Amino acid sequence: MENTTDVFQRVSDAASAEMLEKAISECQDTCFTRADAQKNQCGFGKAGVCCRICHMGPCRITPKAPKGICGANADTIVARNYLREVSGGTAAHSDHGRHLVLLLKKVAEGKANGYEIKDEKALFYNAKLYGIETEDRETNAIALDLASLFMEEFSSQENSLKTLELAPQKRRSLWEQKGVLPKGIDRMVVESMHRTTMGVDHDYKNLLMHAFRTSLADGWGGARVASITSDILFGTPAPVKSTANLGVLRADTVNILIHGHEPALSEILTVAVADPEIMAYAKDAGAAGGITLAGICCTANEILMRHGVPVAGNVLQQELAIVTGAVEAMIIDVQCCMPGLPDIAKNYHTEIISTTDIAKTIGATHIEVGHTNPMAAARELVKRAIDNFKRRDAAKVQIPKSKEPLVAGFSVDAIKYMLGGKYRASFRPLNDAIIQGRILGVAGIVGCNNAKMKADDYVNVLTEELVKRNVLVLQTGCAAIASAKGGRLKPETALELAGAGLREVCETVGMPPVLHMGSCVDNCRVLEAATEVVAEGGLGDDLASIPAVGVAPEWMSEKAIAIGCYFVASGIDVILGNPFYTSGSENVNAYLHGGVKEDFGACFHLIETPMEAADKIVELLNAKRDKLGINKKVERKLLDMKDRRTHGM
Ligand code: NFS
Ligand code: SF4
Repeated sequence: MENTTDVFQRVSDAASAEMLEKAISECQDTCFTRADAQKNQCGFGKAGVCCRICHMGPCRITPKAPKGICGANADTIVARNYLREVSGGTAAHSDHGRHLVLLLKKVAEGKANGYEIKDEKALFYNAKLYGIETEDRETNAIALDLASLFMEEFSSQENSLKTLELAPQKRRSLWEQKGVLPKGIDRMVVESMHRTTMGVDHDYKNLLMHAFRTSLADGWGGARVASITSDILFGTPAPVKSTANLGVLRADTVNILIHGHEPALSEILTVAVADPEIMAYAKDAGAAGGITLAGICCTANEILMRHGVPVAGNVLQQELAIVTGAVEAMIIDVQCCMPGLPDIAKNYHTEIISTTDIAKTIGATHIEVGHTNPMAAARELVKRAIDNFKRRDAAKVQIPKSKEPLVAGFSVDAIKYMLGGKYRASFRPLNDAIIQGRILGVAGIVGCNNAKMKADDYVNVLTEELVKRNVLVLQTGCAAIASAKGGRLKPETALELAGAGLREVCETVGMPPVLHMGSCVDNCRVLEAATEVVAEGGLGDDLASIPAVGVAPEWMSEKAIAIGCYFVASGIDVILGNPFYTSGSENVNAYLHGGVKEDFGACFHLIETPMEAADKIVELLNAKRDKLGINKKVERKLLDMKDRRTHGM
């Protein structure tokens, strides 16, 4: 990539394009130039047929050498590699969940300096959900019981996860019948490593079943526990306005970016930057506007959902943010923080600060936050960034203008409230709209960006097309940020794009047609919403019966594979915008993209262009509608007051 005409083949938004051009002109390496350098990627890796599980290998399967030295064939090798990916993703989400549970325990014991239970209602609600006594009990005692129960979800050796009980009865029975009810999360991940070590599990189907079992320990285990615990500690999200893209950075403020996933640190930073004393310190340092705190990746989503903190960008913008020359500190925790960050940062004045001992990066300053007094540590971090402001080189500063307004914060609670109103919070109006055909169905568009694809493009084209075709879109992760930057999380814009039926429903209940539901662990909120729809009635008795699909258009992370698997195991079809590394085994590939439907009622579909994906999604939704017998054409009619009452709107 040498010239500016190329940048719009790599990114979609003007801010990213401008910064990529700047990076090129300043000879800075980014993931985009490195993707070019990695262009001819290994065919064995892509087909999933490279095995380096033991040191007789690495073995790779070719027509001339159809078996590894131990005799493992392509099916075994591909399935083992796949299971390891699912386990990596599950481990990431779940360890994030574990850290929050340990924090909840500390809070309940009165030992967590600076943290508290922000949402007692969420605590009581969830405690009841898990059968914990709440009557006449101290908040902390209830919190401690819930934290202990959650810790059991990780360590349970013999009992299956309690969180699975939050799924519809029919689905749970199916999981039981198929033998995929996961035991403790940690046990599932350890077992994956055991099964895939040399000479253990060689039956591809058995390996894949454990991949689904492990993924359930993510979506109906670790990730769900993470979201619930975050809501209790930091508040359940409700609709909130904010802005997104690199234009949220300001020339007259100290700019601090928080990047990663676990919300514990970012929450406390939002408090630290608002402190008048710290504000004054920033102004004294010459930053007339004070401090701008903004987020990258899922940390961005967490603090956006709860505080309206602006979003600087999604995963492929992390380096581009530094290229603005206007970032004093990028504070990172875990996951999706590129190891290349310090390399690019050293050419500007940005300090990369890692904050947890499980995630260190060469070239970053390491300041451990968890063990000490977190509020004191957060203040130290902010002050450090302020001190760095004087090193900003005006000649290198170029902040793109573009930023888009957005509304986010759609937890299941918030959606219920929007649909039914304060006194009758309910999913009924959504079910009715689906039954009447005003809304064709629901699509969850989730996941990452991938430097091998034009960033945000698939997500944005697909979102627009689906909304046009009356599909309600739920989003999380970097896909939600893509929509935000594209202006599609601005309710007015989204409404203008929406088809007549969807628009009518959204206008009636005052809800946008594209709903930002949070970070990637919050994909469990999508399942929670789907479960509410099932419970509300009229659309079948299982997650597989409702007209809903999941889409991971530009995914790249192992976490996305785990998410895809628990959606499929939950009975929800998943469209992938780019392929798994499974093509080297016909059996594995055929099972994941077809055969698994017989087991769970859903499968993966590889569709590499957004318009074809839109067609496929409509086809899948219509198939579900046909099965439910609700696919009659309805006259479009505006609802009058009487109708609204009958529909409970
Ligand atoms: Ni999800 Fe969030 Fe983004 Fe992908 Fe990474 S930030 S956990 S993995 S890249 S969506
Ligand atoms: Fe080769 Fe088998 Fe060892 Fe894998 S486990 S590296 S296929 S010998």
